[in-house]
Amino acid sequence: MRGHRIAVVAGAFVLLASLAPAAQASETFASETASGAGGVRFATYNTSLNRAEQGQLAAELATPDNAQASMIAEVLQRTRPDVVLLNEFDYDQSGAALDGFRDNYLARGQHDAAPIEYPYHYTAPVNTGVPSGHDLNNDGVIGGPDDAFGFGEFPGQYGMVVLSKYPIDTDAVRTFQQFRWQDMPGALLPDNPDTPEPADWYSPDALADLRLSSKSHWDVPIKLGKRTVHLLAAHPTPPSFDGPEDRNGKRNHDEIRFWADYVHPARGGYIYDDVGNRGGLPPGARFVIAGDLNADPLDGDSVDAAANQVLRAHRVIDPRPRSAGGPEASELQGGANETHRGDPGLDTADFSDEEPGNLRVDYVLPSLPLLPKRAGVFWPRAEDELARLTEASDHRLVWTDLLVT
Ligand SMILES: [Ca+2]
Ligand SMILES: [Ca+2]
Ligand SMILES: [Ca+2]
Repeated sequence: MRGHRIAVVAGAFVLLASLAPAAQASETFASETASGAGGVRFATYNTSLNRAEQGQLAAELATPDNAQASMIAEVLQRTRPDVVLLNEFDYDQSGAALDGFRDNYLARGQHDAAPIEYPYHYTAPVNTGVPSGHDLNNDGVIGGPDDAFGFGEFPGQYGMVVLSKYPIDTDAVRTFQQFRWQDMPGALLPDNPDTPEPADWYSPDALADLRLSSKSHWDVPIKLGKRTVHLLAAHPTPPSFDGPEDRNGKRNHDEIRFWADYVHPARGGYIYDDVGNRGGLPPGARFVIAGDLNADPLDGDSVDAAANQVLRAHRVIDPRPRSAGGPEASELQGGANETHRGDPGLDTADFSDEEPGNLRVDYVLPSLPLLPKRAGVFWPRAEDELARLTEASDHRLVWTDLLVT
């Protein structure tokens, strides 16, 4: 145990030392003394803080005793993002779960890591668990998690939260929770293979209600001094858990396409938000696409390399965040990983090694003229004492330091 303790200190020291310049830089930027001299760390992290029942997460986070939440908080304290999107954090209208996470976990140093404070946050309702009133999975029965607007046992399961050290222009947030899938031109509406009619998996009545976003799509403007950066947050459905009609694969593709259209000066005209304002992002606006997109550009179950829609979207830069732990895990775990075409250094999720294997599915993609300085995936090698933190979630935190010019 003594040796283990030494390893704790050494691992923490190496990591903190490597992160110190970025932390200083963001302080510099915060004081607005040298715009462009530093960097702002944007991150995304699928925290797997989803629970089986409504209220359960809030109850667990009401005390500082939850081991998983401690690890998630420690990952944030070690990597110290300035702006971070959390996926799979159950939403509740009271905000009790988020309050508990901030007060009982982030505000307390975990394993000697420094506490971290986020004065600003944004969260909102999502489509998971919201009854659609339609038989979306065509099993002859209406109800249950598969017939909700997004897969979920209760409204808010697998929700999202944005935490920020910088002010959020809350009045200018746009949400696209209710945008209907069929209102996307050329939508990949799934087909029932047992009927001759095309694209008829969903009934016309269902399509009249069916929302594109399985959770929600949010445009959250972050105020960085005189600049505004639009954090584009989403969590498209996994392209699996369906049949030959591939309804989830097609939805995943179009949920990702939504952002590619939104940031394109000529393709966002069809988009409307939840208060009825039309159009995409103003041309030239700075943005960062963030989230677990449930799509790897080369491996896994995606439709038509769905991830490439954002990787190659208008003005997007791919900083290709890497880890040392990803290649090691791929090698050690084998299975599907052995036949992957993608570079395991870019992997962000440790999925089942039978199928689909470990994948790159979590993204932080900035736009020109933002300048990525450094990027990484928090996936320590097995020998690193901090490797214990990978037990908290099947996903890894992904970060990018940006010069906001
Ligand atoms: Ca059903
Ligand atoms: Ca058909
Ligand atoms: Ca795995």
